[in-house]
Amino acid sequence: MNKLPKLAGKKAGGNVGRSMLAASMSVAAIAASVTGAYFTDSDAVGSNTIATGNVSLSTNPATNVVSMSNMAPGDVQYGSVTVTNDGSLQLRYALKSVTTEDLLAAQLDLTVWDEVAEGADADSTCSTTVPGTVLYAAAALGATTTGVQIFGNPATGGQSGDRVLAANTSEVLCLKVALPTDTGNTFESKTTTATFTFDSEQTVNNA
Ligand SMILES: [Ca+2]
Ligand SMILES: [Ca+2]
Repeated sequence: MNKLPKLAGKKAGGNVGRSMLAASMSVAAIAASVTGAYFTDSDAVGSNTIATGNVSLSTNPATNVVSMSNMAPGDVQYGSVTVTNDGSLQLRYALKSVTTEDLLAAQLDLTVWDEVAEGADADSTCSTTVPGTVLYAAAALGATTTGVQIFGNPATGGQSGDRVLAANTSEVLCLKVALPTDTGNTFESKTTTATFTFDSEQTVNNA
């Protein structure tokens, strides 16, 4: 900017025109740079955090829900298991039973029900009286290899029998295992061990 007075004071002659032209160009450049200096502002909007949820199911007890030794025809054993959604997302789950052998497993009668189905006796403790509505009605304890689907379907999406549990909630399942009175000698001294598998999945965006 302080070049302007020097340009105006140049000697007369051919340089004057160039000087005047240069001076006017400088003024024009200054004018351009001044008009380009608009007031501006920039604002940062932070804290745009995306966090994923999780699917997590646990059972209590985590093992040995129901067992009996030296069982005889007519004997009945009861068990209960609390199923908890430990995750942050609602889930649905299915239950499968795989046994170590097929003969006794098929002869035994397993019944599974939701403790809440006990109605007036819904107190989180399993009754020895099977309610009218059950999840699995007096059938095989399980089977080897692919097992027996006790209820629900582990395939993606909601299927008949899948049980829905909201985050941080739990439910009590009741089990009854009976050896029918018509069980013959073929089944003496047999042992079968069942593994119950709870398959769970998110329900959101997964109809
Ligand atoms: Ca009860
Ligand atoms: Ca499913």
